[in-house]
Amino acid sequence: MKNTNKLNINGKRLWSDLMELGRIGQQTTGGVTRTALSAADQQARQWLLEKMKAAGLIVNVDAAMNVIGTLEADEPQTEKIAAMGSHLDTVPSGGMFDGALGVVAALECARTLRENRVNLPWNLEIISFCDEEAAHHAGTVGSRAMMGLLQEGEIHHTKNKRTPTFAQNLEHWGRDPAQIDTARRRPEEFAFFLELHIEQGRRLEAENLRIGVVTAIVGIYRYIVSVPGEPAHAGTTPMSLRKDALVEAAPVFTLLPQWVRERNPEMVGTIGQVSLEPGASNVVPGECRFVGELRSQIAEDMQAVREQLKAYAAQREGWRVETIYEKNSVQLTAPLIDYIIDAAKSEGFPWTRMPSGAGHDAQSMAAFVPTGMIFVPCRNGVSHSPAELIEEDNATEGCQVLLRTLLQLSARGRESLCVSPAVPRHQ
Ligand code: HGY
Ligand code: MN
Ligand code: MN
Repeated sequence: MKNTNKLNINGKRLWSDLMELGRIGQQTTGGVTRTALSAADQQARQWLLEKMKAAGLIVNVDAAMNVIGTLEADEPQTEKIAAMGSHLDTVPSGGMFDGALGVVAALECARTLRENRVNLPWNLEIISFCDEEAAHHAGTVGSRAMMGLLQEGEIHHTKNKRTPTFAQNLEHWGRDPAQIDTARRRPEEFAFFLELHIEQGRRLEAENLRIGVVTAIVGIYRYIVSVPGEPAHAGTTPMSLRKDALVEAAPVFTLLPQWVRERNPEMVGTIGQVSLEPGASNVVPGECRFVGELRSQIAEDMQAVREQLKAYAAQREGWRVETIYEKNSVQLTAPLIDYIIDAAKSEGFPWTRMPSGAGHDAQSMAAFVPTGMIFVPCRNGVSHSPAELIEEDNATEGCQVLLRTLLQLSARGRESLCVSPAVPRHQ
C-alpha cells in the first residue's frame, strides 16, 4: 500500500453532504424526521445510492433494506471485508447528525481512497443499516438481520396499533418480508466493523476532548406494558363508575424512574411512549399501552428493575408485560480500541476512552465481529432533538480518525487483529 501518512479526507465535501442529507425529512420545527421505511427514509436511501454510485462503489440493497456500497480492492490479499457505517433513519423530529455522520463519513473515506488511488488489501463495505431507531418495534433491525439476531417473527410485531409492522413496510416498498433472512451474513466474512457517531452526551465537550474511543455499549431492556380499562362516555360516566386505563397506569410513570434511581444512580429508565385506545378526548381510555426501557452497563441492574415492574403488573388484573428485547452491554474489541487510539494520537486530537450510553448498530455487529466505535462531541450533549448540533471540525476530525484507523488496520492490522468477537458482558 502506498504511503498514506498525509492522506486527508475532504471536510468541506463531507459537511456539504451532511447539510444536503439533513434537508431530507427536515421539519418546519427544524428537526429531521426520517423514521425507518417512511418516504423520507426511502428518499435518503436513494440519495445515498446515488452518492455511492458516483463514488464508484458497487451498490446493493439487501432484504432488510440495508444499503451496502463496496469499494473493491484491485488485488485483495484476503477474503475478509473491512466494513464501516451507521444508519440514516432518525427518531421523529430528531437531529441531522445521529447516524448520518457515520454513514456519510464512511462514504467520504471511500471517496478519498479512490481519488488518491490507495489500494486496500481488502474490499471496503460502506453500510447504512435500516431501522436503527426502533420505528416499528425493536431497534437495530437491519444490523441484527445481518448478524442473524432477529427474534422469530419480530418483524411482524408493532409497538402500537397505529404503526405498521416492519414487514408491512417492507411490502410497501416492494420487498418480500419472507426473504429477510437472506440479509444474514456470515460474521467471519468481516475483518472488522467501525462506526463513527456523535457522542449524544456531554463528556467530550465538557472535558475539551475531540475524540471518544468507545469501550462498551450500554445494555437496553425494553417492554410494552398493556393496562386494561373500560371505554366509556367522558360526559355521562360518573367518576365513581369509571375504569380509566390511564389513571390505572399512571403510578408506574413515577415508580419506574424511582426504582431505577434507587437501584443505581448510573442506570437510566424511560417511559418515552404512551398510547391510549381509542385515544379520543371524549372517551374514557379503554386501554393504555406504554413502552418502558431500562439501560445499564450492568445486566443485574436491569434485571432487578424488570422484576419490580413485572411484580407490580402481576398484582393487577389484566396487565400484560411484553418483552420487546433484552440486550446486554457489550465490550468493544480491544485491538480495535488500540488502533483508534493510535489514529487519534497520530492525527493529534485529544481523546479519551469512554462507554456509550446510547445503543448503536455497532452493538449488533460486536456480537460476532471485531468492532470499534469513534465518538465526536455534540453541542451540550443534546441528541434526538432538533437542537442536535456538531461543528464542521467535529465531522472532519471524526472522519479523519476513521480513515486513519482503516489505513493502519490495512497496513498492519490484518495479522494482529485477533478476530475474536467482542465479549458480551453479563450474558
Ligand atoms: O436509543 C438509542 O440509544 C439509539 O439512539 N437508537
Ligand atoms: Mn439515535
Ligand atoms: Mn444513532
